[in-house]
Amino acid sequence: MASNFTHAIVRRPSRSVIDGIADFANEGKPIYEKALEQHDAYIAALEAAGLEVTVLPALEEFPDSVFVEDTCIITPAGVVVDRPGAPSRLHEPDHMVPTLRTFFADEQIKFIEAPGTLEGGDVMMVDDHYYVGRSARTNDEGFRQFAAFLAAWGFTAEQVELERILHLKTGCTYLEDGRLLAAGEMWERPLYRESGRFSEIFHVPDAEAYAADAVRINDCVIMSAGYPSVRAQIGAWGYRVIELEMSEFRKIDGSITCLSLRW
Ligand code: CIR
Repeated sequence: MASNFTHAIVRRPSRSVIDGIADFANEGKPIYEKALEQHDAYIAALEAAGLEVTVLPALEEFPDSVFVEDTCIITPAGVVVDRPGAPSRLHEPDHMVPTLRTFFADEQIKFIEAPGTLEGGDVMMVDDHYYVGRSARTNDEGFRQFAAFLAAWGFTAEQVELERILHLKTGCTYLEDGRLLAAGEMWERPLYRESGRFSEIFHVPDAEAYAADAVRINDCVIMSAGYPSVRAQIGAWGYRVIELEMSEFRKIDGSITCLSLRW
């Protein structure tokens, strides 16, 4: 099952995190020291969920490099290295590849090539099927290349049109066991209901939309603190809930899944 993870990779926030892209949030700039504290707590949460965490050093030249999820997609069969659609993030994956090579064989590592773009925040794995946001960051060619790698590994993929959100997982995340959190446009679309893949789809209310991005790791769900109805639902599903203060990452449109790679 995809939630049975053993490893994670994170990257420390850079001082330049204060200049991270904020196309959606309107909450001011992050405070670096506070971002570091929140990142410490994030690492502790991954460890509490049972993961061995590789902590990479900050990259000052990349303000958004703390959001390692956008650098590659790790599947059970191999890794696809992204080509981010945000120009300032284009070369972040170059700095992830050496670490990936310590965990995965060369033939297991594939690369998205120009003119394709793909960011990991747009990819949601549901068992053997991958939903991929068609966003300002992930284009049709990126999807085509990604889907071809997946097909060779025996997985399927489909595109999901995004209208009002940054990444697919900004609006929905899969918690395994047939359970999906979905907010806003991801709730409104019939696609998930009609797919037959989900036994329970929780409608995350607009006021708590930020909490639609949560991550299941082993018996835990790590989520943002301060979203009572999402918290209550995850608790009712029986998971061990770890809540984290995410204010500084939220200011630059980042949420829970964005801060790690997990496998
Ligand atoms: C960006 O706009 O690229 C960053 N400020 C936020 C990236 C969030 N990443 C994610 O959802 N996977």
